Amino acid sequence: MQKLVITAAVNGAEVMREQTPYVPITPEEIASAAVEAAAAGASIVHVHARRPDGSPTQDKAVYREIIERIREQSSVIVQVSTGGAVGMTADERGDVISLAPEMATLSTGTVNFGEGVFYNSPDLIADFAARMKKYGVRPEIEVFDIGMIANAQNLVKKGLLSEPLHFDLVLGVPGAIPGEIAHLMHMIATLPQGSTWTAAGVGRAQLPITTAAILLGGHVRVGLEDNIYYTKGRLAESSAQLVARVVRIAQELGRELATPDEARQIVGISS
Ligand code: KMH
Ligand code: ZN
Repeated sequence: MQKLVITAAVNGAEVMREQTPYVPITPEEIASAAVEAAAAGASIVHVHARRPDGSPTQDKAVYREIIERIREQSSVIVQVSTGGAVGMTADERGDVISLAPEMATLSTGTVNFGEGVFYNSPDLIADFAARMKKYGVRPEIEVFDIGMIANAQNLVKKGLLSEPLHFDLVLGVPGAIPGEIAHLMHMIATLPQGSTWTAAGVGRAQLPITTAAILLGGHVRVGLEDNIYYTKGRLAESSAQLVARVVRIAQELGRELATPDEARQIVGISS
């Protein structure tokens, strides 16, 4: 089995201070959360930019500051979001790709997302994939429902993505595929041969989905973007705390952890 790549999704676009005081907002806070998660065992950090008032933004300057602050302190892989927040335009969301980060998310389909719609038209997806190719950014294919796997394969046929693909299977978003292990198994069974995959469970699905992923030979994503609780009714105090739990589980299950450089090899980031 490959060494375990842990991604820490430290803030997301939707988690607000009213829900948890622990969500990082400023570039300094986001970078500290990322560095702390890396010290706990994460080899990738997934970050979203925020304005000082906490609202989501895809402002390139904010992403640049977040990346630079993390780079000064850690060799962790920085993965930026092109998903942004529900309701953002494609132009807003995709601008960050031109910063040429090591890695960026690429959602390959439209899906209901809570009370909103996370809109990813065929044109938007093809455009983001082409830009990632142009700037040498490794895409992580974000799959919120099963059809998005086939959509990614179509992009390979069109020459917009190159195999092997790297997927993040996200289960448990309200409106998308539910956070059940049976659904995870079905998703894994439909992945193109040779793909690598990470699994993320939203809310209470985080612990069972990530534990199953460790056992099944996949990689895992945890963090406050996906789940703000450590246990029922008790807030997690940081993404690092959630990473530390995964590390303990992995150790008990005999899965070694990947360093950031080992993670680069595993997920296909060329140096
Ligand atoms: N905020 C969600 C609507 C990504 O980062 O690429 C989309 C999202 C996925 O978080
Ligand atoms: Zn995200």
